[in-house]
Amino acid sequence: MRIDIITIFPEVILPVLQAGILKRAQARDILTVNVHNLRDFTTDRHQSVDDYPYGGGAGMILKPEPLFAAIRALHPASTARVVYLTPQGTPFNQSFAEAFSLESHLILICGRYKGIDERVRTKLVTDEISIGDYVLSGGEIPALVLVDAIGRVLPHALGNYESAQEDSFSQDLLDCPHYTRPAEFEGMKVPDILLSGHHKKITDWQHEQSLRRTAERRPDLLKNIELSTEDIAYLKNNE
Ligand code: JDQ
Repeated sequence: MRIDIITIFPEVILPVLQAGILKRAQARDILTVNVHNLRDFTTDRHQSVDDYPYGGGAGMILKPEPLFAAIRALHPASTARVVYLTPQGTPFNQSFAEAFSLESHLILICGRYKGIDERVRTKLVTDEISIGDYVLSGGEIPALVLVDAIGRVLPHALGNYESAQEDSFSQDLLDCPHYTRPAEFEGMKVPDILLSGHHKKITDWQHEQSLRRTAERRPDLLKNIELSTEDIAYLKNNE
């Protein structure tokens, strides 16, 4: 998969790509991420990327010419998904990450200031995505959120096929509590069941913990899944 990122702050993006799963996915050629400086697509003497808004008001707007030049240079045949990160976009979630991971080419546009000229959006942008209901200072952090979430679901990117599978099964429930050694720390004991070696009892306990946490913290998520008779009985007992 190829991801091109267009930004006026490449230095914000680059270090995040050089660690962990994203570094490994690139080393294995599962993922190629190219970061492009929007200023390299300007043609004027001052390399201007922004200008004042028509109609007035505070804040600058990213000019259309460099964005059109960059996007057209990166996919002459117009075959890529062109994603603009914006608070006005569709809320990003795990299903989006999985759907985007099936694409062969994404172009991510990072805005700054008050955003981009509307003509870029209407003519070239194919998808508008928000990473949440808060206002950031630009699209770089949202772009990195997408690259990270997409990168880790690419086949063989984790190096551990099982853990990707496990994550995808538990997608609609919150995770259960986890413990590692020591079995007792400052008087706090790991639940006996996890030390029992009884695999079926352990997975049942983990599932119940996930159900309980989801019911307590994110009851909205329970509407998306089919609960078994056992699940319903467990939740009733915990009310
Ligand atoms: C840009 C801004 C005031 C935009 C400029 C470009 N989920 C999410 N939160 N924030 C963004 C995305 C985001 C993305 C791109 C951006 C914010 N800004 C700042 C400030 C009005 C509009």
